[in-house]
Amino acid sequence: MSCRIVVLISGSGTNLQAIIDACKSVDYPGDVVGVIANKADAYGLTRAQLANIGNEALSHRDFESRELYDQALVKTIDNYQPDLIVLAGFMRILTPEFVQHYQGRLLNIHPSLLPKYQGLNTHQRAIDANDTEHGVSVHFVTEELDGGPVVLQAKVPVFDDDNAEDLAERVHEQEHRIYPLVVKWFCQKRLVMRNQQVLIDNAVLPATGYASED
Ligand code: NHR
Ligand code: GAR
Repeated sequence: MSCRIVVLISGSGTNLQAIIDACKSVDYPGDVVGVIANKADAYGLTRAQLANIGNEALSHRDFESRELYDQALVKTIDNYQPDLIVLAGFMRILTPEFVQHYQGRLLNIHPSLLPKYQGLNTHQRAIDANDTEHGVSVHFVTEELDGGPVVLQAKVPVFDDDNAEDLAERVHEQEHRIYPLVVKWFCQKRLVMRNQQVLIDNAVLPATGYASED
């Protein structure tokens, strides 16, 4: 049985596209069955339409509170009977109730080498700090914002004349490599979150994820 994946987005959806493309390969163990955006004009919804994937916009602006929005989001997502929920550039903080409902089945890609630069504007913050390396992390989502256990990271160099857009572009290339890979591991049931740790093939990963140097 193929793993049913629902992807949440807010914008252009290039990571969504990378996962859709990976799913096209015959031996990939998952299928994107639904795409939900919190913004009606998110280009990722068009990507879903072009791939014949169910999609809908659910705007947080139509709800009086985060709790009510997340309750509606859970209902919308659960219509697709997903095995895995993937945040791919989804820009709304999720309530503890939402996170608990999908505990262990919720992944995010965050554009920094966590635990560095949790939150927003990560590329500019890496430049401002004169970092020589930067990168991206895929992690399980827990109630702690950008604090869930890391599965996999990829590093990129920061060059002296980089602006935030240059750096974002370099990071994006790595995002499109590692997110489909982690989703594949999850679908193969090789990846499990237990007691705030990640296990792959029953072995506990270090805090910075698979194949880290330290
Ligand atoms: N929710 C929980 N509970 N835990 C996490 O780890 C989450 C999460 C929701 C989203 C993605 C995250 C990122 O990768 C993510 C991880 C949005 C914000 C934010 O401040 C912060 C982190 C992330 C996503 N959002 C503002 C808000 O008020 C809105 C900003 C906007 O609309 O532009 O929700 O970085
Ligand atoms: C990605 O770079 C992702 O890491 C980042 O948003 C971009 C979405 O791009 N996520 C966050 O900043 C979460 N707060 P995409 O829509 O082209 O996949």
